[in-house]
Amino acid sequence: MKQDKSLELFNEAVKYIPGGVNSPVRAFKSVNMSPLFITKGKGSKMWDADGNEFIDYIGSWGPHIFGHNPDFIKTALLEAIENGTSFGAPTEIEIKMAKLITELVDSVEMVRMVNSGTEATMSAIRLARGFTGKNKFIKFEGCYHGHADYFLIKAGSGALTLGVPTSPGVTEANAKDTLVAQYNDLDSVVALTENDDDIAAIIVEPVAGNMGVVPAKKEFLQGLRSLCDEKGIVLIFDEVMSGFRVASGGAQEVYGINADLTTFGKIIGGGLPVGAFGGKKEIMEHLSPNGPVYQAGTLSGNPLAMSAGYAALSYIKNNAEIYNLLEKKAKIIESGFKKNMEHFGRNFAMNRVGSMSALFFTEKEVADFSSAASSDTKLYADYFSNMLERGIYLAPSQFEAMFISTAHSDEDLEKTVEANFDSLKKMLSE
Ligand code: KE4
Repeated sequence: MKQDKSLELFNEAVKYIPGGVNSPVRAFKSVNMSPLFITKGKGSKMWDADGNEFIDYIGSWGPHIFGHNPDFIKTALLEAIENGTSFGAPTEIEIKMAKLITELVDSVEMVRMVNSGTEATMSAIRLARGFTGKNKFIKFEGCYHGHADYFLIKAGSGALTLGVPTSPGVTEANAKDTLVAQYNDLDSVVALTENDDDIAAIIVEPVAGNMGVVPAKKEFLQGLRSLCDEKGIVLIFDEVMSGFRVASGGAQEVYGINADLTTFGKIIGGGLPVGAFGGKKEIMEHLSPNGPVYQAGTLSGNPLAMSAGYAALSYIKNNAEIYNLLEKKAKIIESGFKKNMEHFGRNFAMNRVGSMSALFFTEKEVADFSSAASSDTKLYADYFSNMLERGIYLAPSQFEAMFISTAHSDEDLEKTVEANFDSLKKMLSE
């Protein structure tokens, strides 16, 4: 595959940008390649600087549930930009956006817009601490909630991929209030709470997407819900990835379990930088300017990003059948991949919730961090480059998700299943 132009651009990029990228996972480090520089995306496709065409299963790490640059979002943006980009003042579209999110997600009564998932999760933790007057919070090994200091404690996603489970620069003072439990292991949470009444929150990805895809077991989430009710702990569902991805009401709708606070990102921006956090009015009212918990943002709720996000969520509200469509498409990939593995006598683990899935190069059931981490990451790197050679653009890390969009045609899916067969054939015969 021709990569000259991408290589030339990467050599230039590393001179001015640390690692040549503005987010570590894009550097292709864990798949031992230099990254492709993308020039265009439309529908299910992306094109790189050397003119290579790919069927894209990253979708900008989740936002592009309708594929790249759908016309209805582009139209909304072009209309919005006629009036300017940002005023630093309240606008009507922010009310419409907040109202729409409260309509779509049952547990959310009020919402604050921010500019990234990290801002959403760090603000939710601060709000939970301010609301309860307590200091500590529990997260789960293998879950990733963005790069705020107190989350980078055995984080998943980039930090896990880069093999740096606890990031330098996180002070002891910061880390001491972060307690780490094991995903899908309620006992590990009970053990942390039974002699500690200084716990403000439990934050969890109800469908983990940053150690590969690992769905929470229903009884695990139910257990967290009861524990939080019993102990006055704020239950935060980090739905930055699963929100509007697995259902219009997010994972909360799939599991039928309501969080106290929920964080959002990705899809709610329609491809532009947007995050949000929301939940019970009695908690959200503690936020400034009403309440004492400070939180702010120059471009939070800016009309340009809101127009894209509102177009995306309105489409979801008016076309709920997209989730059945995504389920059908995802099933084609899942059954095709499983049939291919059977042909080669292998039983690699494949987890899926709706249109987010992960193929793990381990034959163990993957239900938590340690089983995910038992995957053969070298074999994944081999798989990644084989699929890339065949025009299939997957996450350059075992510990990420594969996203299918409404724009992925049956032809795209068939081509992907074929590429999976040919890649496995080449890898397993070596
Ligand atoms: P951002 O700050 O990257 O917008 O969101 C942080 C975040 C929070 N919570 C969850 C569940 C997330 O998945 C993320 C970000 N996801 C990664 C992909 N695994 C972003 C990709 C990247 O870091 O470049």
